[in-house]
Formats: sequence, structure tokens, C-alpha cells
Amino acid sequence: MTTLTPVLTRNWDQPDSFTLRGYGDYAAARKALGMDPDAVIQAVKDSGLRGRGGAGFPTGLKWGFIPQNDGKPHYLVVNADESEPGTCKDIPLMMANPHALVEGIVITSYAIRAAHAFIYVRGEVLHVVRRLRAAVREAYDAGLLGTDVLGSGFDLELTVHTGAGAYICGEETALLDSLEGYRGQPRLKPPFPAVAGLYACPTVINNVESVASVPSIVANGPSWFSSMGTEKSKGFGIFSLSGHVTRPGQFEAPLGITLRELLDMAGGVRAGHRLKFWTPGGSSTPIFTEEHLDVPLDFESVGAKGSLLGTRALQIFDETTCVVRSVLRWTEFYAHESCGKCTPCREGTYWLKHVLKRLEKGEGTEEDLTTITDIADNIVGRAFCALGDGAAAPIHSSIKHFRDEYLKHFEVGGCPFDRAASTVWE
Ligand code: L3W
Repeated sequence: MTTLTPVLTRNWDQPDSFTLRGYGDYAAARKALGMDPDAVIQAVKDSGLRGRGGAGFPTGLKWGFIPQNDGKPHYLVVNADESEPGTCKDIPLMMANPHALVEGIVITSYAIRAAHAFIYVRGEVLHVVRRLRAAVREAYDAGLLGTDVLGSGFDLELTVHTGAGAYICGEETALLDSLEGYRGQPRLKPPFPAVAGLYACPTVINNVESVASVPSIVANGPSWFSSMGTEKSKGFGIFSLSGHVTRPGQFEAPLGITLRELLDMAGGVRAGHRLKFWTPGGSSTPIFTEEHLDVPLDFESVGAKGSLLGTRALQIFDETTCVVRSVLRWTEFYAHESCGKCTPCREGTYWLKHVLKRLEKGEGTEEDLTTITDIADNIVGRAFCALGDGAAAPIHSSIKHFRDEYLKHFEVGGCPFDRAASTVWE
């Protein structure tokens, strides 16, 4: 039986967890600042930490891409634009434990030789913005940021920048455009940000949870971190359980834990109901069903079953949920959030939304299933960024697992679910 591994969530229930006094004395940053920056990068490489924002790219490898002695400024940008439907880990982390992030920023910036770091956070989450700014102020006052950090000779400025609330700005290059003051739209890659990022300078962009995990790696050593998790998916991560679950919330556990185990800890699917479908990593990842309850939640195992670990946003739906309506809701989100830069995503999400609306009302035909599959097929791999592929994920997977439920909508001429009574459709 896998157990929880509270590291980032360790002090979340303490009333002063978000203050410097409640957090600690930045012992990991003190240790890192006494090391050679390359040794810090090597430690993160050895730990096996992979990006916690969705793609799982090796963090130490990404840091190692930053060219040295190039005469250009280097930047660290923390992607705190959490907005994927179901994803709710970075916001509670920044609320309860902002100093883990700030300490991670000090260490990461030192390793990649950056003198200026940014946290790009969603502007709507004003409570988080205030919490971050208070933590940053505390860190400056304590000599943990600014000139000559902790007497090491290393200088670091940290800016908290608020976005205006567009999902696309969580895509790393759109985020950079937004941070530079332009409309947030993805850039063509390569060049990757590690070569030409913010202001065309070498830039590391990491997710909040990735950076916040770094102090524990420096403090405890890479082998401590790599002793947890699976062969290729090392360490721990925050799994967010939401939806039809008895005790929703964030569960920090080694990668490779299963939904069955997590549900046991969360009190199971809400009383009197059973699991129908779920997302392993947010709405951009193909849906799973009951047959996937024992799939280890690591990058490889989830991938082998046709989905993605993504942000470990486990949205749980019981048998009272209409899968067609859920997919329609997600698709409306993607159509609204498509930035419009590329045709497959802009037009594809628009048409998916309209055909799905017809299907959900029971006014469609079986041919419409072919149409939405065709539209989704023409988005995957053809869109400028991952938003398009994400929009297609629930379409393909819901038709694969729940084709009969789509057909039932035409047969009864409407949605067969009684939403008000939340009854079971048989
Ligand atoms: C230098 C190379 N750098 C890759 C870097 C690249 C990026 C990272 C991963 O998508 C996923 C997406 C969503 N030289 C490099 C290189 N890099 N090759 O590595 O890159 P990539 O392209 O694999 O992924 P991505 O575009 O960063 C992220 C999925 O996450 N997702 C969404 C999550 C949403 C949130 C949120 O709301 N905050 O996290 C959920 O599944 O679909 O597949 O840094 O530059 N040769």
C-alpha cells in the first residue's frame, strides 16, 4: 500500500505556514549558494525530477540547456498560470507554502546564473497574488532576495507579474509574449526558451511545483528524491482529487500511486455511487474509466494506456454524469480559450462545440460522431501548441469508451440523464 509523502504539503495545516517564521530559514538555499552552480544542476539531474506542469520534461536537463558565458542576461520564469480544468495544486501550494517556491527560485536562479526571476501568476487569483507578494517582501527584508543574497555575492531580483486570465498564457511561449507586454499567443518552437526566451535571452520556464520541489532535493540529496516513485518517474507529486469524491483535495504521494489507492485515502466515490469516468491529468488528457483504477499514475504507465499524466488533476465523475455534457463543457472552454492564431484550433474547437451542442440536445445523427472525430483528427498534431491536442483528447476518448451514450441521446431525442434528480440512466 502506497502512503502519502508530505513534503510540499507538510505544513499546510499550520496557521503560519505561509510566513517565513512558519516555513524555516532557507537552509537549502544556504547550502546551494555554497555549491558550484553546475553541481546544483547536476543534483537536480540526478534526482530525476521531471516538470510538474504537464509535459514531464526533465528539469535538470532543461536547466543544462542554458548557454554559459554567452554574455546575455538569463531569466527564470515560473509558470503560475494554473487554469487547466480540474488542476488545483499550484494555487493551494502558493497560498499555504509560498516560501517553498521563493526558496526554489533562489536556488534555480543561482544554478542557471539568472539575476532576475519572474512569477507569472493568474491575475484573477488576487488572494494568491497578495500572498506571493507578502512572501517576496518578507524574503527581501530577510536578505534572501536582492543584492548579495545571504552574503554569497549572488544578486537576485524577483518580480510577481499578474496575467489577465487567458488559459493560453499558461503555454510557455504565449506566457513570454504576455510578460513582454504583447498579446499572449504561442511562438514557433524552436528556438526553445532555453535559447531565446524572455527578451530573446536564455530563459528557464518551470512550473510552480517543479521549482518548489527543488529545496527538498538540495536539502535531502538527489538519491532521497529518486528513491521515491517509479523507474522513470521519480519522486513525489501533488495529486488533486475533485468532483464526485467524498473528501476532495490535494494528496501528495509518490508517482506511481493508483487512483484506487488515492480514492481509499479520499473516502471513495461519494456514498451510494460508483465511478464512471475520470481524467488522470486534467481535461486535456484522454479520459479513463473504472478499468484504469489500478494504472500506476506515472508518465510511462498512463501513456501506455493511451492518456497522459499531465498535471495529476484527477476529476472523478460518477454514474449520474452525462459524458456528452461533460465533453461539451470542456469543449466550450477550449473554444473560448483558443487564441485564434492557428486555423485547426480556432475553427476546429468552434465546430466541435456546435456539433456537440446538437448531440447533447439529442438533435444529432450518428454521422455527427464521424464529423467530430474527423474534426478532432484534423486538430491533433496540426495546431500551433498543445491547446488543440488537449481539446481533441476528450472527444476521441469519450467516443471510444461511451459511444453508446452518444447514441442514446439520438434515440431518446435529448439527454437521457435527469440532472435535477441526479438519477442514474440505465
Ligand atoms: C530545449 C529542447 N527545451 C522541450 C522544453 C520546452 C518546455 C518543456 C516541455 O506542454 C503539457 C501539454 C498540455 N530544447 C526542448 C526543450 N523543451 N524540448 O521542455 O515541452 P513540451 O513541448 O513537451 O510541452 P509543453 O508545451 O510545455 C505542457 C499539458 O501539459 N497539460 C496542461 C497543463 C496545464 C497547466 C496549467 O493550467 N497550469 O499546467 C495537461 O496535461 O496539454 O501537453 O518547457 O521548452 N529540444
